[in-house]
Formats: sequence, structure tokens, C-alpha cells
Amino acid sequence: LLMENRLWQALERKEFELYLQPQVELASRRVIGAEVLLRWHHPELGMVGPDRFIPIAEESGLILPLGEWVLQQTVDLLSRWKGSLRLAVNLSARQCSGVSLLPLLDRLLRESGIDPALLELEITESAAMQDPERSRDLLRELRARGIKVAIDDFGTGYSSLSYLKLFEIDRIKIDRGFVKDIESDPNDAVIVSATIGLAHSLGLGVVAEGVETEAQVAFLRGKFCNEAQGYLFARPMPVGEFEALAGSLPVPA
Ligand code: G
Ligand code: G
Ligand code: G
Ligand code: MN
Ligand code: NA
Repeated sequence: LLMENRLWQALERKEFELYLQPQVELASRRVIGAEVLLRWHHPELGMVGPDRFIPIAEESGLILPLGEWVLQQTVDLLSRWKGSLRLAVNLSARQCSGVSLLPLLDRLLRESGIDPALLELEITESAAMQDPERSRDLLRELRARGIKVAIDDFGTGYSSLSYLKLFEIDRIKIDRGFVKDIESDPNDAVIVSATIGLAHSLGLGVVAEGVETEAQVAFLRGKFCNEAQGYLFARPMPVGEFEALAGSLPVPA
């Protein structure tokens, strides 16, 4: 409860900050965008990661005003950048099942005039499968507005393939749990390879998450994986650092 109260104050006190983790085109290593990852500067605890506060925010309902703040900040960045770089925002289950997301996005798109295709929303299988019918309608509405939709942590849910059949999406993010051991674990190599092939066959983009080694890059390029994200390229970083990096492409490995 203490943590919960502090979280509500944190929003008013502007203790949250967007961090951006670059996403690169694998063939060129050019930065093509970033995933938005929230950070909390707690006055006593220091930097607190989202794994520790997103579940509490989700439980308490704070995720709605917090998620709105994240989307507003993200759209402000896209508006300031005027084109080319994409930003991907994580949506929680509560944001997907609520009624406020579409009106919020409509307002943000109208006020900013940004190209909706530069905004991508990441939804995990487990969040979408809490209410599949509703999620299907939501994703359809998002895509009707030109907003991109990615499945996050693909392969870790209980229904990845039915998800592909049920939902209209633009991109698959291969969970880093599969990428981690592609060099050493033949099963993971097969799973990643098949997922990339599946994405291509369905006309979807594919991002490999958690790329940490050149050997992983070589494997992924060999399978024609389009895009990647991971510590090899860059860790999540403050917006100013990302802007400096994106101004000096490509990323040195
Ligand atoms: O950087 P990492 O520790 O940065 O992020 C951990 C998890 O927190 C990720 O799985 C990510 O999906 C989640 N997360 C990060 N930022 C946000 C956010 O703004 N909203 C939601 N709902 N989840 C987030
Ligand atoms: O405008 P310029 O040629 O410097 O842009 C270089 C790259 O940085 C482009 O890919 C551009 O899209 C990207 N970029 C977009 N907005 C910004 C920004 O606000 N700051 C920086 N440094 N780069 C940006
Ligand atoms: O939403 P999602 O769970 O996919 O969020 C990405 C998470 O993965 C964040 O916590 C981010 O900090 C983390 N991450 C990003 N790149 C790497 C990486 O190369 N290795 C590891 N171990 N974690 C990563
Ligand atoms: Mn994500
Ligand atoms: Na993920």
C-alpha cells in the first residue's frame, strides 16, 4: 500500500521518465526507432524499474493515468522529431480492456498531427487473451487509424498461433528467452528460425529482442530477420542520449 501511494504521488511529482531502447535494421544497423521503457526516479530508492511498479500500477488503476502520460510524452517526441523514427509503447492488460484508450489516441493524433504509422503499440499475448473478442476489436480499431501493432514476448504465451489467426497485427517481437541460446540450443535455433519464416509468410515484420552477441546477429541475418533490439546495440537510455545516437547512424557494434 505504501508503494501504491508513493506511485500516485510520483506522477504528480514528475518522477517518471521515458527511457528509449534503440531498434535497428539488422542489415545496416541503422536506428529505425525505439521501444519506450518507463523508469521511476524514487527519491529514496533511486531508479526503480518497471518490473517493480507496473504490476502495482496495474493493480491499483494508476496504470491508466500513467499510461496516458507515457503516450502523451511519446507522441510529443514523435511530433518534435518530424518523421522517420518509430516509437513502440507497451500496453498493459488494463489499458487494453478499458474504454479510454481509443478516445485518448484520437485526441493525441488530432492534436499532434503525427503520422500514426510512427506509433507502435506492443501487446503481450497474455494481455490480449484476457478478453480475446475485445482485443480483436481494439487491434482492428488501432490499425484502422494507421497505428502499428506488435505482439510482445512472442512465443511465451499459451496460444501464440491462435493469436496470429485471431488478431490483425503488423509485427512480431521474438522473446529474448528464445534469442539468448540460439547459438547453443538447437531447439531455440529452430523456434527462432521458424518464427521468422512464419512472420515473413504472413507478411508481418519481425524484431528479435535481447540480442547480445555478433553470433546472434549472424544467425538472425542468415534467416532474414529484419530488425533487432538488445544490449549489443544499446541499452535503454534517456531521450537526450537517444537523440544524439539517432543523429549519428549507424550504431557501432
Ligand atoms: O526495461 P525493462 O526492465 O525495461 O522493462 C521491463 C518490463 O516493463 C517490460 O516487459 C515492459 O513491457 C514493461 N514496461 C516498461 N515500460 C512500460 C510502460 O510504459 N507501460 C507498460 N504497461 N509496461 C512497461
Ligand atoms: O535531421 P538529421 O539528418 O540530423 O537526422 C538524422 C537522423 O536522426 C534521422 O534519422 C532523423 O530521423 C533522426 N532524428 C529525428 N529527430 C531527431 C532529433 O530530434 N534529434 C536527433 N539528433 N535526431 C533525430
Ligand atoms: O516489453 P519487454 O519485456 O520486451 O521489455 C524489454 C525488456 O528487455 C526490458 O526490460 C529491457 O531492459 C530488456 N532488454 C532489452 N535488451 C536486452 C538484452 O539484450 N538483454 C537482456 N537480458 N535484456 C534486455
Ligand atoms: Mn516490450
Ligand atoms: Na518483450
